[in-house]
Amino acid sequence: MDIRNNWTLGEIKEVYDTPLLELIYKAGTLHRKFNNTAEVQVCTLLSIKTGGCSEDCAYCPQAARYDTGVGVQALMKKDEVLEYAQKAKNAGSTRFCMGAAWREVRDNRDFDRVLDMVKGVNEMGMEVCCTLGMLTETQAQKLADAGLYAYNHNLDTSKEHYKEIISTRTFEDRIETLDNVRKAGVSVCCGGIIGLGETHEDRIKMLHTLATMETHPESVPINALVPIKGTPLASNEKVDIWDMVRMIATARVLMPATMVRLSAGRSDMSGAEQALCFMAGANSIFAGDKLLTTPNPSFDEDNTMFQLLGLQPRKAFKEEKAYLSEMVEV
Ligand code: SAM
Ligand code: DTB
Ligand code: SF4
Repeated sequence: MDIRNNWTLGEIKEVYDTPLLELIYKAGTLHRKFNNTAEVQVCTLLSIKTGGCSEDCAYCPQAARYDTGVGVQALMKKDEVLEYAQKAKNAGSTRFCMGAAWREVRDNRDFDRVLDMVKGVNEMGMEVCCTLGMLTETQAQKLADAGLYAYNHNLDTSKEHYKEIISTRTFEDRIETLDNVRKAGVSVCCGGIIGLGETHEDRIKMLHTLATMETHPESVPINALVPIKGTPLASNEKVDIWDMVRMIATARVLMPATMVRLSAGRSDMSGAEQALCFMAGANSIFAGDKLLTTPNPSFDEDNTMFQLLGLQPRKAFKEEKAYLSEMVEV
């Protein structure tokens, strides 16, 4: 089967509604065909600028308008960031993702400092990713020139449900930034959250937007809502593990060659539940005992799980590329 970007909503619904074990089998088979199933990409997240965000994303602990107990922290220093990246690299991580609680990037000194951090992490041999909010085409190009490998910018939910969750920007704004990232030649990381009060239809629609992009995002994070006290979604029901598995498996079937990342929510999952997600096609995780502000399993816990399941951290894509071009030269 080829990689398709002409999926219809009806076809996606059919995949999503497949009896669960059958769906896991289907997704697992495609995963085996397109990827090395023994490898899981390990990405480490660091919040380089925390809290005080002007946006009203109903799930977010970092929105200034909700009383969540997350304090405001100014942009971190480059040396501290590089030290953290080195630790992550030593622990087997090949991608380092820096997050900032910004609505958008502004052309100021803080952006210049981020560009410098991108350069530094890139020179350490890791794939660098950032998630900094909305970007113009020029800003995306500047990040690319500094060595940025990927940019994370999530759709979060369907176009229809978006306005129930965020009022301070639109779904179209997200798409525009994603286009700017693509134009700059940076790898696209774009996914969503389940557990926001969306319907199955909304999930299908969000997957439809992702799977019909001209080029599929190279990585698709699937987050389970981490309910945060003080946010409007604080008392949302816990995401059912079977919903998470179904979402991951559907993403895998629609975008067989993409990295599907089992993202927020792992702290509340058992090893067996995570194993099901890997069987359903997940092949990437966020590592480190903190996501941006909420807990995540430690490097040690993940290491134990990897050993038990016979998984190994995958090499950086950029290392692989260098290796392949060496082979061609010989
Ligand atoms: N401010 C930038 C933005 O909004 O694009 C970057 C950081 S933002 C925190 C990155 C992503 O984290 C969001 O798009 C959302 O998908 C995810 N996220 C934030 N809070 C979450 C929560 N409580 N549970 C699950 N995912 C969450
Ligand atoms: C993504 O899809 N999930 C990560 C990353 N991209 C930036 C963030 C999850 C944040 C969970 C809430 C927190 O720790 O603040
Ligand atoms: Fe700000 Fe990003 Fe949180 Fe929205 S998700 S409040 S933009 S940090």
